[in-house]
Amino acid sequence: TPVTRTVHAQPFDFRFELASSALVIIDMQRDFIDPGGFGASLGNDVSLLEAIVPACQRTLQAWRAAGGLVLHTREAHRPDLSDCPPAKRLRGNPRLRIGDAGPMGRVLISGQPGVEIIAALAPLPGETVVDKPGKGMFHATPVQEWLQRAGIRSLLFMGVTTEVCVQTSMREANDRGYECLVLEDCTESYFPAFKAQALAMIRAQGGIVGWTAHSDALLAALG
Ligand code: TIU
Repeated sequence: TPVTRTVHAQPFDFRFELASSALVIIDMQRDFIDPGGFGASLGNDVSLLEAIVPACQRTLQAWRAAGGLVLHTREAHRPDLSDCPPAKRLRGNPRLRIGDAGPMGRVLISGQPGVEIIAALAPLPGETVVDKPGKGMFHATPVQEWLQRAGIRSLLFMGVTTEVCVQTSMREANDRGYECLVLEDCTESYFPAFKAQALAMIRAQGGIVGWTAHSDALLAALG
């Protein structure tokens, strides 16, 4: 019989079974975390994001050791930009837009160095990596079919940035019926106030979009 795990979370306990859960790691790619990438091109101080890497690494290791499924996403467009709406491209910094050549290759283009997941969280062979052209992980991706085929009902989120790609993916997942938990110390924003508010709005109103918890609580639940 499957073991039900209980994470002490907000606004109340989050229960899941390992066999029907996936750890979703959103966009922990060089473009957002290293200097010279897309995040920096938007005018952000990217050094803020690096602080979560040890907590993400510890959580990923514990999840893998427990035998849980892992899904990595990357924000990335096709080289011909056919999946990049002009409105998205035009909103960047005029000196370095999506598709332009930067210090880590063409900005936010699949296969370029900037799109690589940082070494500390590198996917293992057999783990799924999805390139997504939107902020949310369902738009124009095979993620929904992948989750259905794997029999997934619960999603545990880490990654960046909290109020952009993590929150959008979580809201989309919540609408599709998945039970969603975000790990508070494994997500970060370029704007600390936005992170705090995004977490607060996710768990408000009785968990309107899902749950939040510290990774210590997940590790305790994994035993
Ligand atoms: N700019 C920003 O905060 N985030 C993004 O553009 N993408 C993700 O969050 N991955």
